[in-house]
Amino acid sequence: MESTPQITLYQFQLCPFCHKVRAALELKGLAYRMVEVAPGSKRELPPLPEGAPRKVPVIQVDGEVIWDSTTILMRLDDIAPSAARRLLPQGGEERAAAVTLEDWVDANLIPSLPTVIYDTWANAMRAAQITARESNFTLLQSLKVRVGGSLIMRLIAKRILKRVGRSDGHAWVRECLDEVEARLAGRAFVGGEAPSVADAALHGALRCVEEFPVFSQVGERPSLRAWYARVSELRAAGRRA
Ligand SMILES: N[C@@H](CCC(=O)N[C@@H](CS)C(=O)NCC(=O)O)C(=O)O
Repeated sequence: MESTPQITLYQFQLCPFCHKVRAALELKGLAYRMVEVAPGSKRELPPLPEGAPRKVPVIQVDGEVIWDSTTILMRLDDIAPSAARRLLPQGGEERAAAVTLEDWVDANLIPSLPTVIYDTWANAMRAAQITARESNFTLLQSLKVRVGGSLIMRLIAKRILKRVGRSDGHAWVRECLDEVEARLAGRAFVGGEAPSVADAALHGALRCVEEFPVFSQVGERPSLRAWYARVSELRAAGRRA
């Protein structure tokens, strides 16, 4: 019998790429331990091979270290072949569509998110509080995240908007969600008739902003709202498994 893999996820609480991995693990019903990484030193990360970026998410599966959210999502079916469900569709066309959409989330939706998480001081402080709440940081680390993190992320958010020639992050997210709704097109899941890597990526990215005002955009769209609730329910069942 296949043994249950021991999985540790090294993450930042407000990293959408990390949320993608959490969504995928839960959809597969795989238990995992989470380690919150300090954004400055990143000293909690396990030893990484030369050339691997010192970025999160990183997972450790029975001692093997894997990094990059897309690589992790694509590997999970092999890591746990008899888990609750497969996330890579077997059919060629469905598989290609799910992989393309997973990429689209990274290239389009995720870059827009810092611009709505750190758009105002109130949101930046909310972000710092969420990070501090989920971590075991020392008082000094927490202070650094709250003050330094808010300042730096506000600057990064402004820089992203400038780079893409936009001034309104909320409008950017709205355009992304228009596209998601069009792709959903009345189906139960964005990746097809069953949840796939595309649903994991999209749900994870949106889960990351669930506590921010921008999330109301999901609630305003009935088909998207229903899809979000459907995937949330499957994830909750996966956590109970
Ligand atoms: N392509 C990578 C991107 C990961 C990434 O950019 N992670 C950010 C957090 S959201 C990070 O670790 N940044 C820290 C740094 O660049 O020093 C993935 O999909 O995992």
